Amino acid sequence: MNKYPSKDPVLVTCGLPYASGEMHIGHLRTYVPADVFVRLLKKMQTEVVFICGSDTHGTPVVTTAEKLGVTPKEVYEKYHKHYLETFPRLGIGFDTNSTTNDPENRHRTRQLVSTLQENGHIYAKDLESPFCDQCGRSLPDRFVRGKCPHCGADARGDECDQGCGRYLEPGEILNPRCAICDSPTRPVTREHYYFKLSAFEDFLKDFLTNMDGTKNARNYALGWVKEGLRDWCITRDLNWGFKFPGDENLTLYVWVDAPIGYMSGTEIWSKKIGKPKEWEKYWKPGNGRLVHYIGQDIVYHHCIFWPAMLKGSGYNLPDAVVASGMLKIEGHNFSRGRGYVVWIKEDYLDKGLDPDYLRYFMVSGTSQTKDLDFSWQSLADKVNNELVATFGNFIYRGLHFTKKHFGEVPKGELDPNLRKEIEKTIETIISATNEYELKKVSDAILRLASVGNEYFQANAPWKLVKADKDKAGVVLYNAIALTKALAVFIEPIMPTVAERIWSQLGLEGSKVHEVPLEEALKLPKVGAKLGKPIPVISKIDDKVLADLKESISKRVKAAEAAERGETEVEEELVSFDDFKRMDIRAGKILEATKVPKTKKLLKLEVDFGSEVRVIITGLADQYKPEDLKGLTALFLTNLEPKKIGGIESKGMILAVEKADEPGRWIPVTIEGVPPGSKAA
Ligand code: B3M
Ligand code: ZN
Repeated sequence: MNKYPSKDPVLVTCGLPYASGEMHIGHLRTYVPADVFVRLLKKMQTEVVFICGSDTHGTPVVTTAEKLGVTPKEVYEKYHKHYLETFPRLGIGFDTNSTTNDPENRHRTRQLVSTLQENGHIYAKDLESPFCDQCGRSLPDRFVRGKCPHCGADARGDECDQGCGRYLEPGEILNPRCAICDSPTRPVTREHYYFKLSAFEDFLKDFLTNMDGTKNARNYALGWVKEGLRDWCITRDLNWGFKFPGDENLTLYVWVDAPIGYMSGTEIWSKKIGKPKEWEKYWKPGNGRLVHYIGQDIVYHHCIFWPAMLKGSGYNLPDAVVASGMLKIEGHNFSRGRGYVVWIKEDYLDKGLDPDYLRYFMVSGTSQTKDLDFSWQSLADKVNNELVATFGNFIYRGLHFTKKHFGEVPKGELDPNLRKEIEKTIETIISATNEYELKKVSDAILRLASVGNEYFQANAPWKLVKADKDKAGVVLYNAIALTKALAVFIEPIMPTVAERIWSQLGLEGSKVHEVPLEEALKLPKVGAKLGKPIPVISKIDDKVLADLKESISKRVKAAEAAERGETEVEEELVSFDDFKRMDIRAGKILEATKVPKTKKLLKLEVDFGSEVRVIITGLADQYKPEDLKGLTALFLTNLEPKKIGGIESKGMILAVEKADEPGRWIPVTIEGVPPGSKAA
């Protein structure tokens, strides 16, 4: 039986992106289908709220902050702003987009955790976990790497990210080493707090068996429960995040307060619309339905931790978890380090590419649960061979021809076969939505456009218009009726394309975003004036495509070169004038020390005669501080100051690669020259 359209209100959430980096194409594998799903529910006149926010805590944000030499707050504010600006540019319209550091989330997290404590679900126990003497701190989650105890792959502390993908408990990783400075670690013991997850096994088996959503989420999670669950350590020895109520020296694990962000985000939305109790409709047990859209890599957190937390604190349970397969780039796993990444702002939106193309690609590429391989070529193929050739072509031909010969919607009647086709498409859209398989929606729409093309071709209105103009009018009336239906159907996937069609149909009085699916069967008004016909979709041309392809291959080559220790030879030439602006001077290294908590950085105190400056270099993997102390070397002194490893660096040591030892860089040194001497 179909669940949607639903009389009960539905709350849809998207996994909250860590606010520690920019949006990349992998994110869209979840956010686009979720947005399309929400728009489909609206088309079915189901009451729906759409919630997202930024995940601001945990080691991803802290490690980024340390790398940039800024505070975690500065990091999350910067990237949260980026997300706030970027989602709307993709037509992704959340009802609210808050952060997990907001006061509402602090309050709700405290309330929920305290309730779990009162209900006896939390206890204290000693935990042995790794400590790095070199960095002088304990190493939670992503601060530690080692061997996965399940599959033996190299893994990070909280997840076997390169192997079996399992969630790892603190202290579980084998042969731990510090992820920052690579030193071996030493175990230290202190008391932590645990959530009695093992007590929820029976509940979870039952809950998961009945949980709606995609099979991958349900089956993975059931498999883990059947293997047996261990209690979950919910505190960390980390200085960033919410304090654990009861022991202020400990911080709550990010995966406690992150999903609570869905709830506090709903509270924020409730306040915003002036109905402060509205959130309870979804989160207090009752009829509200919770649907979580997530990536397949966080099924454990959403299907095991989260329902157990909700159950233990008396809140509503998820109705469905929809887990998307991962996004690959030219067959490779997403990897910033290896250059397999496509940034949404820089590589797509800022180049003026149409966001609707990417939306269509994400939905139509493959089943929700399979991995989707992105390449610029496959995007161009989709746009040029499906959207332009079938969909856009039908719409343009009909509108153009009608405008030219009639200027308005001609008299006609809807062909019963075409009516059936439209009805069938509506049914498919509804059943596909119920299966969370949106590719079936885009396939059905493309199929309907093909039916339209065949109808147009078979009835040849360009011939009829000469022989029998009224008959030609009837054919065109049907083309317009189909076009209108196509606009209604495509709106959830390609909202701006739908708007373009709508305005050409002369329907500005209504909004394609607001009309229900049934509007597709409402007949066009005879005599309605048509807008100026322009193609609603245009091809990605070969030149643009070649540039786009180049952007990935350049990045990959640069990453490979960097891996080999080479730096890329920039083709762009530096003008002589620019060169002359560089101030290169001799400087004597008075002091050299390692920058704590980093692998490669050395702090130099350099005498330039008139002043002593601090300059940071990345040579620590090659030189001991004492090797450099006392050397006189060449420095670029008028480089703009930059914070590296948290310290402001005012200049750069000039170094050259040794001919007989590739990968080894030596500072350009000079003897007998007084500090401050100008070299260039
Ligand atoms: N911030 C992102 C991830 O692991 C993580 C999701 C939180 S959802 C509550 O993909
Ligand atoms: Zn593993």
